[in-house]
Amino acid sequence: MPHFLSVRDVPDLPQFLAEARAVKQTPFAWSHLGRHKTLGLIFMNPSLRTRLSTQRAAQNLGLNCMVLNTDKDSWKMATGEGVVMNGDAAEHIKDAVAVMGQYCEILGVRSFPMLVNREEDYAENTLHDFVRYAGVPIVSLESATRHPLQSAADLITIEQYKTKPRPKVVLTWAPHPRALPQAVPNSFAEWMLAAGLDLTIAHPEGYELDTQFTAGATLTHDQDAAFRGADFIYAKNWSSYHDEYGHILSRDKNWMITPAKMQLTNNAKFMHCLPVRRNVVVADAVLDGPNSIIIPQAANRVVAAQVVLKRLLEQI
Ligand code: AN0
Ligand code: CP
Repeated sequence: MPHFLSVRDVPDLPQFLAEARAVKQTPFAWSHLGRHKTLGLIFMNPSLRTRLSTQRAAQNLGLNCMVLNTDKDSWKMATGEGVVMNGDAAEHIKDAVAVMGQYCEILGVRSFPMLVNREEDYAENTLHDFVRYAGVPIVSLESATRHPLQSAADLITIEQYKTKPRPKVVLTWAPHPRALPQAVPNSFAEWMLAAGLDLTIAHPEGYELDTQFTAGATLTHDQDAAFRGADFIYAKNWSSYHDEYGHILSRDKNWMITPAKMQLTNNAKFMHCLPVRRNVVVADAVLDGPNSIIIPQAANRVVAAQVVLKRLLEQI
């Protein structure tokens, strides 16, 4: 059963990027592939881009699409084996997912971490319950530890804008008032390194990510040093992974991305996955400046989703 859960599900990145270029040029060339087939998008957490871009990608492939926001619109689900369901959950995830699999040829699921217990989050129980019980291919729409559709779009965007074969890409932590998952930075690092790009990760002390994602990157606590010579700046907040899992350890405003910081770079393009808090994570002048590529980056979410869905449809 093919799934799309991480970069491991794309062993041929150069071919994936070639398909992305083809999809971009002729988006409707595969509109027969999804005929009489249905994609189900299950959101346990909010979304704008993932929801709309994946729906649009499905439409381009002639694939029907159904969306369910389980946090608002359906029954609360119990998880785990042998639970006595006398609380507020009306059904078990194994029954709900098996039913969804009857209605769809492909299922996507968004399941954020709780940021309370690291072992539980990194076990990816919800994602694995979908893989185990659906009986159809599963697409991660951002799980507890990864956001592969975002990272795929990020790689497509860097390939589109790079002016040298191996650009210097910098992932930098930036401040945020709420504790956010590590999924976007984990996944971004994993994809950049799999693609063989030169990746530097800058963050305050204590924000080290799991080395299973970052091994091979240059790690630093010096944001200015990281920015020197950078061709791409990718900003993202995340909460702590190692000590005090899921907590905010720093609110240092000096880590916000400003025009002065961008001046240190090699005229770098600026990227962010969005949603972004203006003048907290990044200054307006950077987001609205000539080197910001946040909107084409978001546009590439359709391309990434379409390549993934196209590949799954070709295999089922
Ligand atoms: C989420 C996160 O940081 O994982 C989703 C980003 C695509 N962001 C927020 O919750 C603000
Ligand atoms: N970047 C991203 O996944 O955005 P949404 O949370 O709006 O889907």
